[in-house]
Amino acid sequence: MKKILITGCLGQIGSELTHRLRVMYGAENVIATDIRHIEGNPVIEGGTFEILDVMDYEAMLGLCKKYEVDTLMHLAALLSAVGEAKPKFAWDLNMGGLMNALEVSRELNLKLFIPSSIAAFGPGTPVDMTPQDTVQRPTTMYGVTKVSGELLCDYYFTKYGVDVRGVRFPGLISYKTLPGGGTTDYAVDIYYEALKNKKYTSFIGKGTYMDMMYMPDAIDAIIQLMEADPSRLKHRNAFNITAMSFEPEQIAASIKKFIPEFEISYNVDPVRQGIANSWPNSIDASAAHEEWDFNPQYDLDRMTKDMLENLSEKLGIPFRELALA
Ligand code: AKB
Repeated sequence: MKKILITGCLGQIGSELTHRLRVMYGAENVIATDIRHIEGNPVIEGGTFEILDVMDYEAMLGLCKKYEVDTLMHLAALLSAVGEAKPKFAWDLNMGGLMNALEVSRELNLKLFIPSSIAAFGPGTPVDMTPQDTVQRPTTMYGVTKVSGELLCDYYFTKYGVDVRGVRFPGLISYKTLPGGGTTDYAVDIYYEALKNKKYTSFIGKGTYMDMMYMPDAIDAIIQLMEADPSRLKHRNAFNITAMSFEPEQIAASIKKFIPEFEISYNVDPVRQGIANSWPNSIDASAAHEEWDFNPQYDLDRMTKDMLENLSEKLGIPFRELALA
């Protein structure tokens, strides 16, 4: 990777990936794009930024040519809960954007990164230590777009030789940018509420396990996979990756280690609970370990400490004093 264009750079992954890539590859070699402009946003201020609607093929092609990029990272997409509220739009955006990214990459011979998700699995999938290659019959529109996307990526590699790579992300937890409309978002919201109110009402029910990962590990994984020796890659696309699997009581217990008076309660959202119930409890990431040395660094307590420290600074709420109170 020498010159990289990112779509959806103002999203949860994009904002941190853009920053990391600029540090690693030089700000002049990372072109950040998004459909919206946010005045004063550090991603926009920190280097080249262009407005891009990923549904506009000519615009995507034009920008990749203009900046002579060799790598495209296509992050713009709708997440699971929003996808259920707007299924037709989720299909149009997720599949339309992906097709454009694949076609642009084929035409310009670009390396391409495409995120999939644990949402690519469904109720018929083995729920514990879900294998890399297994039944995939998701029941959400987001999941349908993710499985279709995985197949399309494999097709473009086999048919046209497009160097497209990707992972199945679990829920991603970060303090810089909020996720937008996912099922795993409770595991981000809980940290904000722990600092602000010392309590949290979870929309995901007690005992619901889902895979999760802290954002620095997710960013490392993207870069590691894109830089991996292609001769080692047996899968290329849709690698299972995960750093931990927990249910709401366990993240609450981790927060209590730092904020002892923290309390969790429940007001389950049937839509998001239904989505969570259709996803695995835990997935097996051994293919990613074997083929490109995937090795996440953060477990639940280490992530909790880092989240609370950084959010406490961001929100101006000291948590150490709370912990000692
Ligand atoms: C969501 O909850 O929709 C996402 C995902 C697991 O893909 N975080």
